[in-house]
Amino acid sequence: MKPLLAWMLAAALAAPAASPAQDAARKPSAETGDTVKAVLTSPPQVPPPTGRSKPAKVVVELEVVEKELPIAEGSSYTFWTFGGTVPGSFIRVRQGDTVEFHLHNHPSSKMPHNIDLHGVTGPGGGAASSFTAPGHSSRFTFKALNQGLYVYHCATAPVGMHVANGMYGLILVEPPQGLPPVDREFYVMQGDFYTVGKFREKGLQAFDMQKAIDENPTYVLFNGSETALTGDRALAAKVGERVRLYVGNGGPNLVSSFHVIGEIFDKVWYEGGTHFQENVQTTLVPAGGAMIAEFRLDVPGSYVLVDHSIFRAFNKGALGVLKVDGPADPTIYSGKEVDSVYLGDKAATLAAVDTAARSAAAGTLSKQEQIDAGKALYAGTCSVCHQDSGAGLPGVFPPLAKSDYLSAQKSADLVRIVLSGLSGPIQVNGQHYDSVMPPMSQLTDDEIANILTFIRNSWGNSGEQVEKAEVEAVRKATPRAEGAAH
Ligand code: HEC
Ligand SMILES: [Cu+2]
Repeated sequence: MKPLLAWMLAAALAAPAASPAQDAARKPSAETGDTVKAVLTSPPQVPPPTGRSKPAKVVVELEVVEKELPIAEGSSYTFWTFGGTVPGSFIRVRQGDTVEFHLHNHPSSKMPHNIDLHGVTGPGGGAASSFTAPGHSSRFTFKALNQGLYVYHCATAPVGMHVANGMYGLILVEPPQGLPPVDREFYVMQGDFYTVGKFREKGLQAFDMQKAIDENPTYVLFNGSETALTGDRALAAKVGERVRLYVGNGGPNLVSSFHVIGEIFDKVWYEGGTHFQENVQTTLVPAGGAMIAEFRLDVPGSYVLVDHSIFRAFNKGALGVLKVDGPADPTIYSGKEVDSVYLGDKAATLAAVDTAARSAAAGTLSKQEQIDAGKALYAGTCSVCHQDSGAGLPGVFPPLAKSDYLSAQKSADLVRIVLSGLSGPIQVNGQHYDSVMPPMSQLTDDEIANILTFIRNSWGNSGEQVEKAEVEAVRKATPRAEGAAH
């Protein structure tokens, strides 16, 4: 017997907490069983249970493709992917399986890549054996000794950059007896992304190494795009169903405080391991880690998946939706629910903003397109204080509708108010205000131009257009307000 095998056998027999079935599956044997081809799925889909009662030889074919994909509406990024998606294809095997892993690197790739699977016992988790140049393939074999939900990722230097570009995914190693059946399974993976442009800045965005080193992401996303799990792409289920989420965190930097607004996880297999905790509100998913959550759906409506480090959800994109259809149960929840409490009309907002961005890029941006985009942006940004009607709140938030203060300002002054905020005594339509408007320099030049054009052309205001170039000029000339984004 080879020393390594002897060691593994000894280790398996010595493990006190392992069940007999687990021991049997861990026991190395030359017998690999039938050969099957692994079913790989793109997120948010999960492959069906293996349904096998004994180990098999499982052949996995995974192709690395570098490709431009949307990161937000109207913004794209050159992701490096395992299987063409971020996160990469979901792989599902059974404990005791022998996995023959084929890693292909598409000829169009510019970089070499490899794979480190956290479910592999062996140096580098397969990294050294799978280093693959563009247009080449590698093969290595491993035995899935331990059950659990594991992250895989690229580990080619610079490792952080490969991971930041989306090179990660999940591999589930089912326990020998399989997992209890549920009605629906979903695959969700968080990641942080670093672009030179601001959040939602239009066009193809480049990777920003310094932001990555500083751990200051532009985006924090589920499944690689701000809209991966919203609108038509929301996860869908029905009242009465049991749902299982396989949630990973690719990082590269942030730890996720994973939460589903309005749900309680009946069970969480924390850290993707063997034990579960019950009745959990928020669970940590470490960078390079995973967890499994299960819950029953009792009440219809939209449940919002977030990283509860909450600025990430509302200002960096870490937000998805689980839409549950079915009959209401007023004994559990009264039913006065409004989906838009958290989301607003996100889909419509993004569509108008996207149209304006496309026209701006083509040099054909019309005033009406600016107004439409500005209206959508105003609704998520300014309306909380100044109200949808622009009427403000007496004594607290001044009106923007027919505001004499506003009409007396030059466009540049309005831009300055948005970038730097406003505080101290002012008088609007004869009323005194002495309050604080926070700076909103996180908005892009386009966004500010569109919002101000909307305001100027609404509610009986004076009707001028504000152009991006004006915003750009003021931003250059304005020192950063205290408390504004760095
Ligand atoms: C958190 C609440 C809040 C938000 C959000 C907010 N404002 Fe204000 N805004 C105020 C307050 C308060 C004042 C008055 C400040 C003072 O008293 O000096 C003000 C004043 C103004 C004024 C000048 C007074 C007037 O009524 O004409 C303008 C213009 C303005 N805001 C535009 C905007 C725009 C555009 C946005 C969105 C990009 C926005 N505000 C978002 C609170 C807010
Ligand atoms: Cu890589």
